[in-house]
Amino acid sequence: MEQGQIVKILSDTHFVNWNGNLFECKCRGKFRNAKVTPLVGDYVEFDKEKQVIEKILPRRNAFDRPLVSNIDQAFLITSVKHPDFSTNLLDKLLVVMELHHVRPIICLTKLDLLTRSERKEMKKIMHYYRKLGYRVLTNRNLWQIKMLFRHKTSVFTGQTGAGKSSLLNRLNSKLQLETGEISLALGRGKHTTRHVELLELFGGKVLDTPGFSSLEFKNYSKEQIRDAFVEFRKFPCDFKDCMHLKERHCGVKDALDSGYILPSRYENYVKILKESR
Ligand SMILES: Nc1nc2c(ncn2[C@@H]2O[C@H](COP(=O)(O)OP(=O)(O)O)[C@@H](O)[C@H]2O)c(=O)[nH]1
Ligand SMILES: [Mg+2]
Ligand SMILES: [Zn+2]
Repeated sequence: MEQGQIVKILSDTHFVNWNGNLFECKCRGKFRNAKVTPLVGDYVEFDKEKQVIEKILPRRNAFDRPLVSNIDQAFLITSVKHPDFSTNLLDKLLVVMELHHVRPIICLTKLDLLTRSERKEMKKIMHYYRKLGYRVLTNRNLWQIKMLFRHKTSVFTGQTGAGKSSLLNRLNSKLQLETGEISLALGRGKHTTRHVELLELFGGKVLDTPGFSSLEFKNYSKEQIRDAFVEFRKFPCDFKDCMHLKERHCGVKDALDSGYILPSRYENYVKILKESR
């Protein structure tokens, strides 16, 4: 038995990468009965000769849109203008990644479109996210981005027009992905189904589709949302299970009032709570 990773699924054919070689495998019936659906990204035990997947190894995480698993890190491609910077979108993406144990890497684009004072403001905001422990880069940091790919399974995510394809093209000119808002908007509707594929890039793997844009929180509890705001843990509250809303002697609210918590973070927390279970 060998261990490999599923990099593509076309109907019932699973392409398993094993030491750089692809094996077209079927699944054993017992999977279908157990209602376990193999996903792109799954590490599996498979029989090289029979080309049959025998077992799906435990997952680090799994997503349903797109259907993928075992994502290590996500590059949150964040445009600061056209489309305009949104703390709400950024915080939602960070929450989704925290909930799935995916390491987020904030990557700013279009900084060249900001005025000097706007850039200063952006710097301040990003200083806050850095202090939380998040890596913050720009789409000029090609070398750092390449190094981060190594030995990891990554995904690029962010709004249409944020500059995902442009950045991937600059990282690797062989990719030649289509760029520009107009062609994308016309070419690929929201409901067009495409297969998902894990591609090798800079000693790691990257998903060829922008994912995690459907940001729904209704399957998560209020406590899970609260705990995904990593800075809240630092401030002790009187009430053990404090949700930091109307409770008395709340360390988080105090920290907010004293300027230790970015007001937009707290506002987005309250908004996301309302969308949770
Ligand atoms: N000014 C500026 N434009 C950019 C930058 N990055 C991407 N663009 C432009 O933004 C548009 C959308 O980029 P694209 O890569 O297609 O975005 P995607 O939808 O996220 O894949 C294109 O016209 C790019 O040329 C940047 O850093 N600065
Ligand atoms: Mg694109
Ligand atoms: Zn509290």
